[in-house]
Amino acid sequence: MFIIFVIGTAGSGKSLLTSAFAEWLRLAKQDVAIVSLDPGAVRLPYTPDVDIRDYIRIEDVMEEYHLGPNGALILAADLIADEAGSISSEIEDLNPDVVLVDTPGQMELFAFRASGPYIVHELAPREPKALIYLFDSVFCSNPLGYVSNLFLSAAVYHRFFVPQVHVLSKCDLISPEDVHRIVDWSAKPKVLEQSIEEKLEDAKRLLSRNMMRAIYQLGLRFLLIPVSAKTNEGMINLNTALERILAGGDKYTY
Ligand SMILES: Nc1nc2c(ncn2[C@@H]2O[C@H](COP(=O)(O)OP(=O)(O)O)[C@@H](O)[C@H]2O)c(=O)[nH]1
Ligand SMILES: [Mg+2]
Repeated sequence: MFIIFVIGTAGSGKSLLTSAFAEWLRLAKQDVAIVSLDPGAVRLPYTPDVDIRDYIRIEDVMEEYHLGPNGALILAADLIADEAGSISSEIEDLNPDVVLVDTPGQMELFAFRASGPYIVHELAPREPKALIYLFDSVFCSNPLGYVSNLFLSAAVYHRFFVPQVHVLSKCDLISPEDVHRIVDWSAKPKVLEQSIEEKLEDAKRLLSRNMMRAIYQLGLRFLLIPVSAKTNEGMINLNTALERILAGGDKYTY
């Protein structure tokens, strides 16, 4: 069994990618289970096999702890940790080839509180794991947005220390030229530096350049795979990257 967590900023396309990639894997005859860890989800584009909302309901948290919706979401993110055992046994009972885990809408509630890394390590603790980090296309079209996302993805890696695959999500929403340019930035630091020089000025230029250099000096690489959950573009490449990490390049099942 392989466990894949989908993570990214609010609205970056985690839930829709979870849904589309699960469908894609099912067509490729893989047995997939979807776990939703978003207690605040009102509507999901898939039917979860395991749903945190069966354990934690935002309305109940608001009432029990006298909290508004934001406070309840933060507390709910912490309460998820208590359910790691129950969710693990639900997953074990299903015993799929691949588990796709859709994480809470607001990334910081998962990545930057104690419960997220705890959950990632405690869910099916002996199974190989990977994380898909989404770079939202719409926010990466200029070097400033791209570099800040680069930093966020490094911060996520720093929190989880789980092999990470990087996706340029919703790539159908920007032009093929823009997709190509952003992928080029991710593959060639020199090209990114050049765009920073051309497009940014003053403090923004200086800070962006030093931030990206710091990342590359650390040896972190964030090669982006353009993917659309609407058109399924890039699913093959995403799957290949995950198979390489999780199964040494083999299929998930034999
Ligand atoms: N065009 C397009 N829209 C997308 C794609 N993925 C997500 N969306 C839309 O972006 C919005 C946020 O997506 P969602 O999956 O809920 O993001 P999440 O908050 O990260 O789970 C929704 O309106 C989706 O329909 C995509 O690949 N292409
Ligand atoms: Mg979502």
